[in-house]
Amino acid sequence: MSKRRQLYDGKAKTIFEGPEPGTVIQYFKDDTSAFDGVKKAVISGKGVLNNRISAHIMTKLEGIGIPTHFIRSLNMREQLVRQLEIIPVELVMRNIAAGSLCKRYGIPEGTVLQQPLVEFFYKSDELHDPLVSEQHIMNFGWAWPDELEEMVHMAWRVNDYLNGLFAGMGLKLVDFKLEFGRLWGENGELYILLADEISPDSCRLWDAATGEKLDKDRFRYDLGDLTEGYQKIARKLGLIPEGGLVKDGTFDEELAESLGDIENELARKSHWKGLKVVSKKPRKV
Ligand code: AIR
Ligand code: ASP
Repeated sequence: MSKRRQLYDGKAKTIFEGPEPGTVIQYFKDDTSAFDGVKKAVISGKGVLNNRISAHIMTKLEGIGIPTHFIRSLNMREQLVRQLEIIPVELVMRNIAAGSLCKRYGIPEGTVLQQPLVEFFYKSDELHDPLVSEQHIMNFGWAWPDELEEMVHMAWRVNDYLNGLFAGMGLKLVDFKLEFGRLWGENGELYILLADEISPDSCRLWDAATGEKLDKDRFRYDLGDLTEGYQKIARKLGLIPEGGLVKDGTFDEELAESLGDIENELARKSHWKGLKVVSKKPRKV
């Protein structure tokens, strides 16, 4: 393999320079972390599962006109994505109370929220991703009001779509985290695209019938084998064979490699459908 320039090494993904300007390669690692990197492990096959799940979901979202950074999957661990200027804020959308919401406000886990709740967190491990308001985000120059408005609008559409998708598979979408980035047009037009990944690392998904947690909480709270949960989701999405890619902790690399990149055709067809200029004024945050 030719030597590629590494642009960024994150906790669960590495970003390499892409083959063309304006593109980067997102490599999904098996590294798993929780509590801002305090708890760590390498879980064989996790990166492959997240790569497939995220490619599939991003493609579906493109299909309904939500612009994402995803271009196409390259191999079992890598995808080609657009290089964006990442907005340093995580948007969390919640349907059911879990995780930090319960801890912060004493709401019992499992409480169905009166309406989906949007929260923002500042991306900083050192500061433990603090909860921030839209006022903080604008005041500190992390995002402009029209960008925030677009992010929230996109998040509601993602929530509507994913709720339906997962409900149809017998899963409850408890909450999820989104990241966004800016793309600048030739004449200074600004576009906001969905970035990062959408996977069981970034969503909470519970089995609707049994309540079993299938997402990263398995790792965070030692609830059971992580890949078992992720594979249940991938299987329901039709992304892996019934037998799975990981059996008793052993990852079948050959089988994973033999799976085609089923998403690419759709990704090519629908790309750019949803792009919408958020601002025409050239500016820099
Ligand atoms: N999340 C937040 N930061 C990183 C991630 N992955 C996701 C969690 C959960 C949701 O955002 O995986 O799905 C809310 O997390 P929390 O910890 O605020 O309850
Ligand atoms: N913030 C992520 C999580 O807990 C990963 C990490 O903190 O290391 O899901």
